[in-house]
Amino acid sequence: MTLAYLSLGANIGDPEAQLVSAVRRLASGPGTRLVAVSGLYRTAPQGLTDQPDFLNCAACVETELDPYGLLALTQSIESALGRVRTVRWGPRTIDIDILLHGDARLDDPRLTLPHPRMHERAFVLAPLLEVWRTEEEPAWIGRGWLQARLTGLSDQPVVRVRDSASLLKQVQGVE
Ligand code: A4P
Ligand code: MG
Repeated sequence: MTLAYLSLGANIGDPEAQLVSAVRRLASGPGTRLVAVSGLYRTAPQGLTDQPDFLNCAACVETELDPYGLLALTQSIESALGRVRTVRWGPRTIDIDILLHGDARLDDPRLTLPHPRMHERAFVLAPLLEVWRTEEEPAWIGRGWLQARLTGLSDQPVVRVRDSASLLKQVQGVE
């Protein structure tokens, strides 16, 4: 079993419902179990700035899938939720990026690990820090480093609009 961290974002349709649905599907696998989900963050668009604000969150999963197996699962969830790939960095109903898969390092355009832009983005780091498992962190990346990077990105507005406990309840269908 391996711990993997995922970043999820949406900014068209019903972003909150799409994120909940995506996390619910991640939680039910096959081959994955949800360890933690962050709160929901409203974030200003990065890259292509002329588009609606995003809602972002992060999830930590325990998985028996290898990195490409997890990518197949996340891409099937994106398709099931109606994601059509159009403009790079453009608006989307759902985007699921794999940030880390255990200690895996991959330099492949199909799957680059760790995610090459994760440390430049407050919309990734703020939710990631909420689900980060310090006791099992990879040897070469730690909470302190992630926190220092986030502190340096104070020009990227991120606002937590919902806490993780209430999001988890909704994912589990309790609410
Ligand atoms: N790919 C390579 N590595 C990975 C990985 N670690 N995880 C490949 C997931 N996919 C990976 O992705 C393009 C290709 O990347 C895939 O074919 C996959 O095999 P995509 O999801 O089709 O396209 P994309 O999302 O437009 O590109 P990309 O590079 O993933 O964009 P980003 O970096 O995710 O940026 N602003 C805010 N506030 N919030 C956001 O969520 N998102 C983006 C998208 C831009 N600005 C944003 C947000
Ligand atoms: Mg993506």
